[in-house]
Amino acid sequence: MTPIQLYLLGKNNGFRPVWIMRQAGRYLPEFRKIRKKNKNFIKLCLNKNLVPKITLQPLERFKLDAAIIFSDILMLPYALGQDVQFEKNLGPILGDLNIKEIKNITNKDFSMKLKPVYDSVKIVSKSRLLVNKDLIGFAGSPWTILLYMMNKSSPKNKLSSKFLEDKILIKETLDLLCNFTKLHIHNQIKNGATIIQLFDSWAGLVKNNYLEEYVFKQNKKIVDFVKRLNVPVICFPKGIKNYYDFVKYVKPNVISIDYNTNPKKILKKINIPIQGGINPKLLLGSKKKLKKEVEKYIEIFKNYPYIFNLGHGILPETKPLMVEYFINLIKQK
Ligand code: 1CP
Repeated sequence: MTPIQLYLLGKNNGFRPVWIMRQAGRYLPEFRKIRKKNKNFIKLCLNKNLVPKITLQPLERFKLDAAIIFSDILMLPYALGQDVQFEKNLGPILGDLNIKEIKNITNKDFSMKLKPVYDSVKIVSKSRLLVNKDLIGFAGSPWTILLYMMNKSSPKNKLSSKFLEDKILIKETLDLLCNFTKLHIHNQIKNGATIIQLFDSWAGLVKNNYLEEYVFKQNKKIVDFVKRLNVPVICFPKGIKNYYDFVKYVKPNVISIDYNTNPKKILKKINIPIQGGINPKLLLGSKKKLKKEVEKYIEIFKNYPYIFNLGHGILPETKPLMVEYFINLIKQK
């Protein structure tokens, strides 16, 4: 077992695990260099030479306890035949969606299309940099993936609410996506992923009366599936108001909180390990402020299983030296 897995079982007291959401990416000059030469993002995610290299770049620099495979939650719509392009400043732009065609896609077709991703997972899992460390596999939760597939663009840019009216179509598509998500996760585990994180980045957009159906139920089905494979699963239902209800219903091994969540308050209500919460903007400001915040988290969670991480992805303008400072604050005793 890895130190994080032991820690989650309550056996590695005093250990302060840390990894960073989006740790492999645009704030690293060595990533930008590769990205500049590889304009097609999906193709880059399917490149078995470059993906392991990019995944391990942050581990070459920092004392992180886990790597997260360099990929994207939108590899799922890509594997289901929807066109996915990443435009500068706009984010992802998706093509037309044909649900009928998706219904004809077999598990074998799906797995073949993403085989390079799974090959990369295998290569990374054997790296010397990951000895006694975790490799985090991940997927988007069905609701978040459905939103991108039907909205065809980030909800940040525009949100067309028309598709939200067809409740039967939504339910049917969520179930379809849930099955492919399980397959995608299973393939990553079979190839060496030792922890799974589920990103429900747009859970916060779901109205209360649909939360159970669109968010809780779908996350639970996947969590149950991953638990049966004996792999810890972290849920990140970003933006939901009530983490307590989510945890009670879904029962993940770890709950990742966003930067609008008060860590002290959540601790009083929740009885499973917690991850994240620290505002990514703090890594853009002064060292003094960052130090104060890290010390606050150390104090709050001194007797509680907690994985240091941010409350959302690291910002592209973050200086690698601040990341090093952040990790050293956590690791020094
Ligand atoms: O260079 C570039 O322009 C590409 C930027 C980029 C990167 C580095 C995208 C496009 N995706 C990724 C990698 C990625 N995405 C990883 C692996 C790297 C790591 O974490 O170290 C992971 C885990 C993701 C997950 C992801 N992709 C999420 C969930 C987390 C979150 O931020 O909420 C989401 C919503 C996406 C969609 C996506 N992919 C890329 C962008 C810019 C976006 C966000 C679009 C939006 O704002 O709606």
